[in-house]
Amino acid sequence: MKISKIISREVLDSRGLPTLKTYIVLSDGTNASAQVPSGASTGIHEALELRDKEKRYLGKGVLKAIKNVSLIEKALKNKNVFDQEELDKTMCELDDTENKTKLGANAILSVSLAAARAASVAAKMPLYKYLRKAFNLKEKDFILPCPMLNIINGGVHADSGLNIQEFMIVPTKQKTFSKALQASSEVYHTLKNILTQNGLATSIGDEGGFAPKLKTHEEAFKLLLKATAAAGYPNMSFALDCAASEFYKEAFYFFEGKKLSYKELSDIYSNFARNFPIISIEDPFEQDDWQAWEYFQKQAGKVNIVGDDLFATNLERLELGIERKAANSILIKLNQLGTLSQTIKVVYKAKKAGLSTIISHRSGETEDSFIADLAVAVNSGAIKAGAPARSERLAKYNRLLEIEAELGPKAIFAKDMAFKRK
Ligand code: 2PG
Ligand code: MG
Repeated sequence: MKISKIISREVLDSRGLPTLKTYIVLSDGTNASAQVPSGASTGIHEALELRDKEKRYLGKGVLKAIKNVSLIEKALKNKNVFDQEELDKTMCELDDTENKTKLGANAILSVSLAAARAASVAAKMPLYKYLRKAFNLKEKDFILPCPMLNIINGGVHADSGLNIQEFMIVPTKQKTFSKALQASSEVYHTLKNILTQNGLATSIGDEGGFAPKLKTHEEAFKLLLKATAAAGYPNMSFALDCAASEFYKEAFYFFEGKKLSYKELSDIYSNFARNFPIISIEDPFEQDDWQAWEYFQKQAGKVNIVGDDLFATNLERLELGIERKAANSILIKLNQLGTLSQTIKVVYKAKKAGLSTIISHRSGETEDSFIADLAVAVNSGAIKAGAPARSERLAKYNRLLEIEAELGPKAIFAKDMAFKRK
């Protein structure tokens, strides 16, 4: 089936900032679209998100990227939409830079995702099944990922005063994905009541989690403990995204008003993990502070240590991380890299090396639910998509509910699959 048309438009994301919505029309008239997300705590090793840097939308317009989609259209017109790898390769060659600085990773990704979606529609297959076919994935079971729901927001996503960016609940003990989501929603609403009772704000951050003004991180954990217990889920696990590059400066970490070495910060994290049911810690250190990562990986024992800014979904950085034993898990973000084919390669490189994989949203999101299908296609075991609130977050969880219903008894819930450490 051939590509006959590619059109891209500027739409607004969950922060009200411009992003691309790209439509692909096929020779049989099939029409499908995809939208790309955008980060706030972006790592320095990510592929380039092309912004106009002009007056409109405070420099954040994406009209240049949209113009580049017309260049891509010329290169992809009449190509077979079922050959995703060829489409992605053609775009990478057209760009011909390491970090997609010529066309913009946002322009390229919007086409890459729209092509896969159009192909799945033309093939009359649900997207998660089509992706397995398109990339010849050998997965047999259909594993519904364990959600990681960020219900207290800090760092650059909120003005709560907390250094740690995300306090997540992880419902590993439930039998099904839908039960896990229900438990998470109940905890979220119970937390809201607890915040109100304690005179704390229930305003929310970028990912739908609450952003109460708290003095210490310990207070946040205690609130989570209270909420999980009061909601009737006392054995729910927690996960953190420290996004530590945001509080790192010249070899030190500025945490809770103190200037700390990586060893001192490691001790604080280890303490947190001893006192609270934390099973996963993302970006505990700065993205190039390799010695800190190596040190903590040795100390932290059973905790899942996730590289987000560290790896930036980049194959070379992942290879280096595997060699240096810097982390045992990788966060996968499509827009850190820019094409679906390259992202799938990174996922399988990580899996082969024994790292767990977490498919992730960005803090600036849209109603596009592509990552839900991707998580099931590759059996990632975990997905991070924000709080169980706000439609751009729920679009992913609701799509997983739909997939679960469609699969019926074939749907297996991942539980703690992604977090198990020997
Ligand atoms: C992260 C993400 C998503 P951002 O750091 O993991 O939660 O945030 O998209 O702002 O980089
Ligand atoms: Mg992160």
